[in-house]
Amino acid sequence: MKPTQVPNRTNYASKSGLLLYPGYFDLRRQQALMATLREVFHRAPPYTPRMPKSGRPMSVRMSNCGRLGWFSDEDGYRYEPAHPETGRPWPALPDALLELWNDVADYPHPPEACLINLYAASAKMGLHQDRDEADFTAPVVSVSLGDTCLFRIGGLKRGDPTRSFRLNSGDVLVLGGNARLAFHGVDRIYSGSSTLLAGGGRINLTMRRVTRPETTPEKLPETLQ
Ligand SMILES: O=C(O)CCC(=O)C(=O)O
Repeated sequence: MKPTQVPNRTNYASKSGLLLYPGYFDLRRQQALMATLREVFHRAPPYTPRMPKSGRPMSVRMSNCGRLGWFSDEDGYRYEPAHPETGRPWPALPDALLELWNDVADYPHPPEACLINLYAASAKMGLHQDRDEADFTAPVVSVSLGDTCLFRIGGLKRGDPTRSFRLNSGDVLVLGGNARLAFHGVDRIYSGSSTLLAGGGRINLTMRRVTRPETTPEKLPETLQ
């Protein structure tokens, strides 16, 4: 599938690295993904993360799959190998998500984490950068399921101009290149816009490479041998 370059009205260069694949997952594949996620939730139940320092609860509930999971509490943002409440390792990354990464990430190493955000009708996510990972040459690959949201993205500084567009169920968004460290967030959920989730709401999956991959050392120039 060919991506759509999101129309560019901010301070990015035109090759922003922000790619939208509208309807990447059709309804049947969205339903299959939801069946897989129900198994993930059975083993790694969604929990309410807390803000660093203040410990204030976030409005979005979270879970993870993959070798590492993103986590936040009074001690800050970080990746953890186990669920904070059960102490069990996160469930493996489903094949459908690994296949998606191979298709769109343009990065030669597998993702290590998939953060699962669960949005009720009133939930939001404030503008932030994803920067708890070691290798920013790896993109963040995001899947939207369920109710449509209003997604907002700006530049590399918090105060940069922003633009907003809707993400619908089945859409895939890739934040790579210049957009990898762009501030972004979710301003609202359009409640009732999808029937995919039995109780309504939205689920977002974001796959990330967390650690820097081992690289084969390059051959030294002859003068240094
Ligand atoms: O829900 C979304 O579309 C965005 C999620 C997000 O920004 C994040 O997990 O860092």
